[in-house]
Amino acid sequence: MIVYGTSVSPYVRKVLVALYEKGVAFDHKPVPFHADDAGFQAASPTGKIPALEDDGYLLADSTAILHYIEAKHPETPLIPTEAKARGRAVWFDEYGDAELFPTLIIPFVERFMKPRLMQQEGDEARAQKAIAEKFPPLLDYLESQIQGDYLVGNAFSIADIAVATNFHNLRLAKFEVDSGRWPKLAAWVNKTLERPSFVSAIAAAKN
Ligand SMILES: N[C@@H](CCC(=O)N[C@@H](CS)C(=O)NCC(=O)O)C(=O)O
Repeated sequence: MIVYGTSVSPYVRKVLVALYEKGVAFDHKPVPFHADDAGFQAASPTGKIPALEDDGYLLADSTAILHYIEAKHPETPLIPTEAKARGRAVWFDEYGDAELFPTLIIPFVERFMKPRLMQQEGDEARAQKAIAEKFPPLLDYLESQIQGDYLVGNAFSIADIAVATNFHNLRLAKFEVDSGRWPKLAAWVNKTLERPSFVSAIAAAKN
């Protein structure tokens, strides 16, 4: 199994975390998006990362890949089967991808991606405006949803993966959740990003 995409991407990190959680061996080709790599281009029709090749089977999109991995390697389940838990886990996967990512990525783009990866000046005012105006409702919602160690029931799941992955990019952007204002979220982020699977996926970006 080959996973394409640098794990600086929160979406690629989702896939690596799932594979590490399940103990599934894989090769990693940490290409950037739209990479000039024939294998990657075949696996990713949009040029976005991540993409996967598994014994000739090609698949793009982190959510599609997570569902594939879950079906192929059901041990150490990451997608609950009970109806309400399943619905809630899929909701948080979608929320992480479609609601959190477009906003939480702004400081990362301006403070890390542009200056460090693209040799461009970042727009600090844009980062600060997003943090001040767009972050609070998202973080308030997450704070309201955290009751224990996990977002869904009593087990780590795709919900935790898809939400927490965005917070590592925020750390790269030197943003930490204020534990005075959002205590449950701050504790959950720290605990989740300390899991060995996240630590390994984050370390993969440094290779
Ligand atoms: N829905 C996709 C989104 C993937 C995505 O947008 N990846 C970004 C990197 S974080 C990308 O490749 N962007 C390039 C582009 O939008 O053209 C998934 O879950 O994998």
